[in-house]
Amino acid sequence: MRTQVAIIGGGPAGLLLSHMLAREGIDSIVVERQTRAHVLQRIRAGILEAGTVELLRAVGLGRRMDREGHSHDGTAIAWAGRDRFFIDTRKHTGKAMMAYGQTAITEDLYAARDAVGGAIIDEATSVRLEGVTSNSPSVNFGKNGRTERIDCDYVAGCDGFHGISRQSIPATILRTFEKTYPFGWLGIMSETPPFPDIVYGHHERGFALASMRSPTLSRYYIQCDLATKLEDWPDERFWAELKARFPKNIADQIVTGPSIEKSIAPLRSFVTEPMCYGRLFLAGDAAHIVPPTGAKGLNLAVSDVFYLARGMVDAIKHGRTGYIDSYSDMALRRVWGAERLSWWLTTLLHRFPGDTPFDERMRENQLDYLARSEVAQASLAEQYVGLPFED
Ligand code: RFL
Ligand code: PHB
Repeated sequence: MRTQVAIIGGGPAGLLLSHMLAREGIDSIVVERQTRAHVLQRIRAGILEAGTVELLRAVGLGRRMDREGHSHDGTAIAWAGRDRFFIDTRKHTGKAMMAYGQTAITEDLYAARDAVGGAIIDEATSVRLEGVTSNSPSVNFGKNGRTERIDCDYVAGCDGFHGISRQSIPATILRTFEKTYPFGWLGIMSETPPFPDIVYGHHERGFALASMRSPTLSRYYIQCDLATKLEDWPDERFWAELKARFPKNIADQIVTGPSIEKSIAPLRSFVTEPMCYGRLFLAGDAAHIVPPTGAKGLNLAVSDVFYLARGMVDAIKHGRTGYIDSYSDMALRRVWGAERLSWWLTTLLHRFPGDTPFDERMRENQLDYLARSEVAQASLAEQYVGLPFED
């Protein structure tokens, strides 16, 4: 097979890139390890930055999002015994956020690719890259017991944190920066009306988050130990713990019901530099991971793809390589900003094992400052709603 851009990974980053390239007349093939059903049933992100929303609209993916997504003006923060305060992104930045699930975005992307006959190969095994430092790289993989090969001009590594693309960059070139946290998030989805605001909660029992997918679908998370087992958390225990971590006026308004999904995600900060090697370009979770506090992961995947699509279009159609040559530097500036915000919010809102009373006082003082200071709120609002893409 031959294509202009071989894309490894059919998650949001890979699918969006193939969609944006196709709109510019550039041909790509997406190679995905899992079945489509598996990709579509993963429940992950839910909150979109203003720039992500604008970009999805600009590339023709806004219709269902605008119909079914929940536009909101910011997010609330609550902590033990105090009333919640609101980080008003609309007031401070003029921009709104959108609650619209990654699962729905992925469905929309598959529908858009199918509508124009986009090539997506699923259940590909043993995916391997060759010749990425030459002008004619190739992607090799197994499919239905046969070995297949795609020759291409560029390879996009959009295969998530556990993918092979990043591992194809020699250790002598790749630098990685990592921080792990001694806890995870236990999350549930329930067919119950959500709490009206997205609320991040800090409590001595640990972090809690109330979020939403639609007027009838709620998403909640609580901080948990890394050793936590799902079977130890029947719904009743989850609801009791969630409510115990929010102030009473919020807890009393949370509508409980049976969960339809329950999962645990460990928290990690991780960055790869550079985000390219020869004609291989990494985008999304393949290059970086943020802890979910701050909701930046999917948004970073989208901004990477914005920069990468622009660079590839300019190089392939017009022979101009300025943007593709600066892809890694430009993308990394935004990545590090989101890394810092996610790390800071994680540190501010969670309890760490071994925290001293001094640590807790520092946290309370920061929350107190944030609750009182318009300037501090404006700074958080600017980052939460998403910094602009660079020209
Ligand atoms: P994905 O979604 O992991 O997709 C990568 C795809 O590559 C495939 N793959 C391979 N394909 C071929 N060959 C191989 N060797 C392969 N290895 C892997 C995989 O099967 C998969 O289909 O990465 P992508 O596209 O970069 O998208 C990133 C986002 O998924 C991720 O950043 C977000 O989900 C993070 N995240 C959130 N981000 C937000 O912006 N807002 C949020 O509210 C938010 N909440 C979250 C989150 C992530 C969470 N978890 C479970 C990690 C909440 C949670 C709980
Ligand atoms: C979600 O709705 O899944 C969500 C919301 C906010 C976050 C992370 C996840 O910070």
